[in-house]
Amino acid sequence: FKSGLFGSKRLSRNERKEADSPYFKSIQVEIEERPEGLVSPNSPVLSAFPVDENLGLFDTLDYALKKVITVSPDVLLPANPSILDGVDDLIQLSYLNEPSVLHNLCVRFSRNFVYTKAGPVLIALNPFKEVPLYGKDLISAYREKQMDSPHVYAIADAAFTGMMRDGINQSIIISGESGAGKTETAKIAMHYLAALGGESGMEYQILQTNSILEAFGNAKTSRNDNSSRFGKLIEIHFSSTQKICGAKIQTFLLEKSRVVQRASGERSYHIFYQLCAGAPPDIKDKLKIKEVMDYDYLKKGNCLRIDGVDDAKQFKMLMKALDTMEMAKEDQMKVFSILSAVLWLGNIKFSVIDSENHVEVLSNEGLTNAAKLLGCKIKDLKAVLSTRKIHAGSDHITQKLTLIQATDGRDALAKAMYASLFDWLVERINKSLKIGDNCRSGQSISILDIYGFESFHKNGFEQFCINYANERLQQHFNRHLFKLEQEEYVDDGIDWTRVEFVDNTDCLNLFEKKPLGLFSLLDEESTFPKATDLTFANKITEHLNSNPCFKAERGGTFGICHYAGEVSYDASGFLEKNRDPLHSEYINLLLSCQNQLAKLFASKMSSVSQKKSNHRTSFDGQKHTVGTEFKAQLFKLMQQLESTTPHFIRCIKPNSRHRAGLYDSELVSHQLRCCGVLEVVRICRAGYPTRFTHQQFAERYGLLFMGQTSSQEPLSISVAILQQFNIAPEMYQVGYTKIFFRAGQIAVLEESRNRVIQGIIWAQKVFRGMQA
Ligand code: AOV
Ligand code: MG
Repeated sequence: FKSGLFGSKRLSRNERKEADSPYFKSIQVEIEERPEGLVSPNSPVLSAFPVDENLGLFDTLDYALKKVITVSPDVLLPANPSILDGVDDLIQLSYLNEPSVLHNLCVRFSRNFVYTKAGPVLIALNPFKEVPLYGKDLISAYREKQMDSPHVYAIADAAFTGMMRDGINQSIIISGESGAGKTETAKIAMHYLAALGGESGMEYQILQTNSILEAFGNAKTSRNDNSSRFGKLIEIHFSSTQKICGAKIQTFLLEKSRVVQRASGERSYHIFYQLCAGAPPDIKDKLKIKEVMDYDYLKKGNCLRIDGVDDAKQFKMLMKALDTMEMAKEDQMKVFSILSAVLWLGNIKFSVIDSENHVEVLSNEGLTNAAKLLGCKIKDLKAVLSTRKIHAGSDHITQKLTLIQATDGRDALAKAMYASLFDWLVERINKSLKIGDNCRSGQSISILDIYGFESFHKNGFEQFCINYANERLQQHFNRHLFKLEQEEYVDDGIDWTRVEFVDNTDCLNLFEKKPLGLFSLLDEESTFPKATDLTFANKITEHLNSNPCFKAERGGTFGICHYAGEVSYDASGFLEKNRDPLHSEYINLLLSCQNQLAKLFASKMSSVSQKKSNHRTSFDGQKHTVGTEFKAQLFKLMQQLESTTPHFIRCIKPNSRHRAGLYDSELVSHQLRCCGVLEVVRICRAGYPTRFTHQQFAERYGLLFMGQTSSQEPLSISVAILQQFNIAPEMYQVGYTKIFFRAGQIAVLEESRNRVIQGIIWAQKVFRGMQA
């Protein structure tokens, strides 16, 4: 067992002596070598007993074994005095080691303080229960600065204040594993901003978008009952009077395969179950909606209900949300008719008619209802689902499809319709939240909530994309908190010992490099008609084996070492999902339908598919595959975020059982390590958060200076001021262009400056009085 980021520490003679004091009884231990690999590194020491004058042995409780074990002091790390138990900001800990951080978070968690600062980063532990931390009164308290303990509200407030003060757009970037609480946190931040900038009623609409997008884009997975299966950036715009004046939602790659298949114990998108359970009888009748168990697509995964969730009630809330978005009842019916059509498509069955597995469509309820809802002839739907026209010279030959081809085609149609519906809804919502003329100030706060890092028993193309997105986000985090900060110190020539952090550039290169990266190789393989998922797996093994983040495995699987842990991917389905084909005959069928939404979707699909088939590589050299488009979308997102001032929230899952009050140290420490929380704290403590250029500093504080300087250069004046105020040398550093201060130092100077200015104002008044 390799101990945490800090390694384990050998105690000095003095520290050992200290070990005899009662104070040491609350020490945290870290075991370097676990006997039989079973010792928890995070348990408090229960008692200490001397062996000789320098050495003591320590009893500690092993949580895993639930028994007391004795360890030597070599493996111990010093604990913080109990007066520091549960501090607000990890920066305040005297001893900054992993067990102490874990202990501190645990103490706070047990007191229902789920938020803690790690320097500039907010750590949010998922309470898995209602906690009394939200609501109008608390929002006002944060707004009026009566409260300043760590909170999402405080982060949202900092973003708002920053936007107003600096005129720079802000972003709140929320990350964490699946089920860690990102979506809930995003909503809490939105509530705060809505309360702050609400006036027009638009803030209420903005909040209601959550219900709609969650119904259509969230589903139960084995990690989270309400798991986001898409990424989302919402940009909230403010007018010059600080009121919300519009919003724009951008979404990223919806997991559409879920509509037709999923792992056991998981559900399809919430909306299907809500519709079946909650639609009023007249709608059910008109749109041929039956019970959940009547649909093949919903029966897959063997999970129809979520404990504690009333789908019918959720449907009522959804209808209300759609009303709030001013979506006409007529349009709502159109949406439901597409959903119903998708479900009935799944019930269409084929019968094999010859030895080559060719099929015919069975005439059943699925077929008639799907045709009816789409508004096409049964015969046309049948033909499209079971045959394909092939051009041979000037002749058309009709070829029968095999069972696999026909089923894949039907599923592709269902997926495409659902994904189009989702995009259409987002567009429709954006129309309602239209950024108005009063938004001319162009100021905005964006909130990013994507699908969290996932590692299941079996991981496919979906996890591949989701985890790649999380790598990108991690890079953004690293850039801002480690790279940029430290580069500034080094560039300005100040004395600085680099804080090391886990850089994930290697992993990103593995995905992105051209021509030998995962996405490029996947695209290349996707263009070969004869290629299979296995040839793809072999190809990447051949080319990428030297990348330290790649792990070759056998049998069409491969491993990737992500920042958050190693994941083994099963390549099956990769090529098909990356190509995401939808034959033009399906599109033509939809174009001929009476259902207006189906028609609209088809016209959009047809322009995309033309791009795909006419020139697999378009003019900009961009391949139109799912992987490459997702990559491009994320690049654009990162660019967008780069132009904002970021505020980071790290959501942490305290246990994998979704249980309230359960704190699994091992799991928490893994997440803290992955996201580099300890390093952030170390940088902040060792770093110099306040900085001025020499010029700025001389201008601002020059009036405090009373002596003579050898030159009028800003630097000489600045240095003279620092000396005059006896600022301790370890509290600042003078760089080539800037002066850097440790946290809190500038307060002394500001106070003096204020006094001097007050004095000047007073003197002026007296002077004027004398003149009068
Ligand atoms: P996620 O967004 O991070 O997962 P969610 O925000 O959906 O996770 O949170 C999962 C569940 O945890 C919620 O449904 C709540 O039951 C509970 N929860 C989270 N935050 C809070 C809170 N502040 N107070 C009370 N309960 C909370 V994923 O979208 O799966 O990556 O893909
Ligand atoms: Mg989520």
